[in-house]
Amino acid sequence: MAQLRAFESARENGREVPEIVCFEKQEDWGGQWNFSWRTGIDGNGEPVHSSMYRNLWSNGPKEALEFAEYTFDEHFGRAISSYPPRAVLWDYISGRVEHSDVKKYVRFNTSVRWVQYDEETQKFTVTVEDLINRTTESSEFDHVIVGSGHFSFPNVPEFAGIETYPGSLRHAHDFRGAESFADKDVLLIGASYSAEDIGVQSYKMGARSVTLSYRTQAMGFDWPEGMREVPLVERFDGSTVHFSDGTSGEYDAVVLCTGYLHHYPFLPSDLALDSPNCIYPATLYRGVVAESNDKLFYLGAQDQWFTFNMFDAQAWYVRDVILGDITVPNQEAQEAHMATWLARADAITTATEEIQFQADYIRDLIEMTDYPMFDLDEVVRIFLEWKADKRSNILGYRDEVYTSVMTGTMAVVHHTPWLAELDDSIERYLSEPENDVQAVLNDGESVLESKP
Ligand code: NA7
Repeated sequence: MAQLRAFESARENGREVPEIVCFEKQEDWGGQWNFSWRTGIDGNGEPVHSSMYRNLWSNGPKEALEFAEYTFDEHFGRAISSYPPRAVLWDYISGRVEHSDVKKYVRFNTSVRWVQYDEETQKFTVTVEDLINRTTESSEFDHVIVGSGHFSFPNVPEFAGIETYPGSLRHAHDFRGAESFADKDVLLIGASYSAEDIGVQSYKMGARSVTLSYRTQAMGFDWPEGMREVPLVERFDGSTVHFSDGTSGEYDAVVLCTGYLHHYPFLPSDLALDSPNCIYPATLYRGVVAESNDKLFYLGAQDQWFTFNMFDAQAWYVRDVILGDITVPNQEAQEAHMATWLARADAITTATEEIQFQADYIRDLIEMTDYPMFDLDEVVRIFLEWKADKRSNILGYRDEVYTSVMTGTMAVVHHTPWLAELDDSIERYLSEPENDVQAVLNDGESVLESKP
């Protein structure tokens, strides 16, 4: 979506842009934010892409991901809170591209089956399958941009005895909501964002206990009563799980929050990015150009602090490479450039350094294009405030508010604290329940009725 918007922006500025086709496996856009109730295989028989769950709210402030050229104020027409639920974020990202009229470039329900590069013609042959009509076709392209993300293919480790576990067992990719965890003892394996967020969501939905098992380091938040961290799972024995410190527990449900793998089944191995989830994949010049082929690009292949605005910075850069405004240097110069950034990435020891690194990376890209520069240092400061807010209250940090670096607008405190809000719909979010009155019907039933 960022790439489509980037080209459209050039077109609006009078540039001639190349013919663009965007293949999308799902029936709508939004990628990760396009929620589906399905797990495993989707309605077209393809692996379900999104790892989104029903009640997810942003776990970082919206002020850190805001587009520089389409603000939350512009989209919603008023200030909103800093941690919107997924439907609100989806509305924002899809609203921007709806306004740009770029949907016509997208072929939905179309899965890319294979991409082949021909050294002689210097073109890619892209073979796709129309999942509705079940027809395959191939066409040639000068450039290919991979925007399929890397949080869709789950990393699913094996644990001794796990096959004997009789309870509910899934990877976070297949987690759709914690309602069924009410009054249950829940074990989450992993110590990163998925474990943290599914953990607090389980608590919110009334889990009896939430146990988080870490491999390397505990997250160390000031967990509420009923939540605790334990070291790594050693083995399963029926519903009993033994941990490496010799303790054990009985669990009704287990979620493997063990991350994701880069996986590009439509690319041959010489073109497919092979990287761990990290801040600077080693084979991408400027974080986007494939070292093996400078006509192939990846968007969002990094682990992410900044998200939407980083994708924009990347898309604007890729656009200008394709339009010929930016020249990708020869292999040697690319390698020298990547080596400098990689050395800095390798020396990172703290999250703060990693956030600063990503801010500098984005600045480097924006300086080369006409994407509006924004106060990246202030966004770094917002991230640090966010981290401190989480440290002081892991259940309440989503009630905090920050100021937009794009518009100067201070977010408003949401009408209902995150922990108490059980309706995650956009209608409820944008309503103004502070004006509601409690009306009691004659039969004693209680309803909420809006004041005129
Ligand atoms: P992440 O952030 O990649 O984290 C994966 C977690 O899973 C991390 O704590 C890993 O432990 C843990 N892990 C991985 N393999 C194992 C095994 N075999 N046993 C135990 N624990 C394991 O993925 P998330 O899904 O949390 O977040 C996805 C992205 O969302 C994230 O990158 C952000 O961009 C937002 P480790 O710490 O490596 O020992």
